[in-house]
Amino acid sequence: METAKKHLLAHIGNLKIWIGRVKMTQNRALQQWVSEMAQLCQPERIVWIDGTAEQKKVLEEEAVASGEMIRLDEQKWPGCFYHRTATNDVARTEQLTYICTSKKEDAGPTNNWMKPAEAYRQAALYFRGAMKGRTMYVIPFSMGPLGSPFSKIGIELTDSIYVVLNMLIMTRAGREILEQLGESDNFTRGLHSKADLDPNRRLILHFPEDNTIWSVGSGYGGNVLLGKKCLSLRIASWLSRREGWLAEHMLIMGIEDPTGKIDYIAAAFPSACGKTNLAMLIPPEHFRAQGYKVWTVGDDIAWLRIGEDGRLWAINPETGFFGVAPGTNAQSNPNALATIRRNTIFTNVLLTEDGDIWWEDGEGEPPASGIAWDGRPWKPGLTDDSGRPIPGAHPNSRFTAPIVQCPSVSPEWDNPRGVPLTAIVFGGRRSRLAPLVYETFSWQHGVYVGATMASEITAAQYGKQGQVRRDPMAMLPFCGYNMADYFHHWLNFGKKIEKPPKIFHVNWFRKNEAGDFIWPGFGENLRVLNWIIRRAHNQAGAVRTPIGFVPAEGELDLTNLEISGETIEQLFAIDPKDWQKELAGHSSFFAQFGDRLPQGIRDEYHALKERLALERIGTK
Ligand code: OXD
Ligand code: MN
Repeated sequence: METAKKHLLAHIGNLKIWIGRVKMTQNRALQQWVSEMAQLCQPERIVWIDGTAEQKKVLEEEAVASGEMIRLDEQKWPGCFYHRTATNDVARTEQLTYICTSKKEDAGPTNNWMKPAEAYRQAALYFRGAMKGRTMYVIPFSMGPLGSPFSKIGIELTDSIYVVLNMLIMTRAGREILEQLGESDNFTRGLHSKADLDPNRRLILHFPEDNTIWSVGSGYGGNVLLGKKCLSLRIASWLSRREGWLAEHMLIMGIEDPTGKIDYIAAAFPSACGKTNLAMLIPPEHFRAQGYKVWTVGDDIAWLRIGEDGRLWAINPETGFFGVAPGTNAQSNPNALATIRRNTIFTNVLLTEDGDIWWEDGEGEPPASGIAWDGRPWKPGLTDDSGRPIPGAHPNSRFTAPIVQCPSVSPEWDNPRGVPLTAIVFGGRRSRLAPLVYETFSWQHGVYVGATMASEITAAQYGKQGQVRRDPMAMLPFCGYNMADYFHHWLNFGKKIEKPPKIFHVNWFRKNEAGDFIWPGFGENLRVLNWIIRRAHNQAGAVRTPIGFVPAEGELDLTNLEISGETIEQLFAIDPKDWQKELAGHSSFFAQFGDRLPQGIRDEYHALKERLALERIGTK
């Protein structure tokens, strides 16, 4: 009875919103597009998202009443909700993600491609009538601070309240976006429907030439929060090439030294390499005592533009974190734990009967029993037929939390001008090859290092464990156009920056012969960032090697860190044999781009080959 009453109230609230907000915009292009999409999807009603707390509350109640979300224990998790996706829909589906350009070459060899007309035709079959009996929500949102020269406006149409509530955390959404948009038709058109969540009728389509995204058949964040990977990386990378800026899969953080000077860095790592942890790093005691502080600007996406002062400036276009829960604990990321204590949506973690949650490698003992991410009863020690432990939380379970709740949030995170970059850092998970840190010789060499970035596949990813996956600038799944043209754009862009940031490469994941990690990582990574910043300001010594500059002896601050001289040597070892193999890997990766591969990349390949050959002669 109580539930039915709530449901009814929510419905009435909804109706009021629908009636009240229908005239939220006079924008003809927008109205016409919404009406065309509504004709295709046939929703029962249309609700415009105005960004008010009042409307959000109604939507939360409705989601709880329908079972789409579960309210967590209000004492332990104030303002928090739980959501479970379909068990076949727990991660981004790269194989169903397409770049739909008129010419196949414009999507390039690393993207799935479909002709736009064919893609629209096929997806329309799935969208047709998909919202019958459902509400279509119209979400006006801005990626980036409203009115900033960096920012882009998008409109997402969706039949999922979960999507709406996530977008309200991850983007600036609501009425003011429409005011900013005015009569303009310059906005990304995003259409999403869960449809029947059938993986055989699932498509994530990008039409960069039309500034349009169509996503159907999925309810998983990375596929359906269209402001994130779809707009801010795939579509934005296309726009940024046309408009002369960069859209990157990078965290942004500030490092404040004891004099109060803050240096900002942007860093790109493939998924599952700890971007969120690095962005929220807590300095080791030795640095904290001196007054070092870390400021979080963003953990996933950076948009970069050249400022009037000739420096490179960056914004985080998002307003929240969509982070992986398992592995988030007091050692790996205490700031994340503090961020997600309230107003957070948890997806696919373990739920207990009393509204508490838990995940593997998190905090505290597992509960005596609970309901696993897939809705099945769970208890510690549960194993499958082959004796493997069954996790309570899905390895890709997530939290969606507002950035403003992060204890280390930078006061500049929302600055429409962005923050100026001192350094760009690339990195990957390499158990042998890459040293802890090295500085590239030039912008062009830095682009080469970014273009040859690679990571070993971990248990949480598909593919053979230990296999190396090339992931240029961590953009392989996110570059919305031919990656060879993307390298070209990076090379050209660098020529226009009067005071370019220096480019570095890091590897936190080096292992010894026994297979143990030899660098402690987490907060201790600040020691490496500290060298990077001092180096960028010509305040730290370095030694030239064939692959770049590494810290000279005594230049990496290792105070109070128990680490042997032998381990340090291992961390910086550059094995010519391994690098010869690596070079062959570069060459076969680049072969797919044929003539489109820019000369600057070819030149750097030959230069590296020569330096390694000289080194071999030297070591004989
Ligand atoms: C992410 C990813 O979800 O990079 O951020 O996969
Ligand atoms: Mn990411």
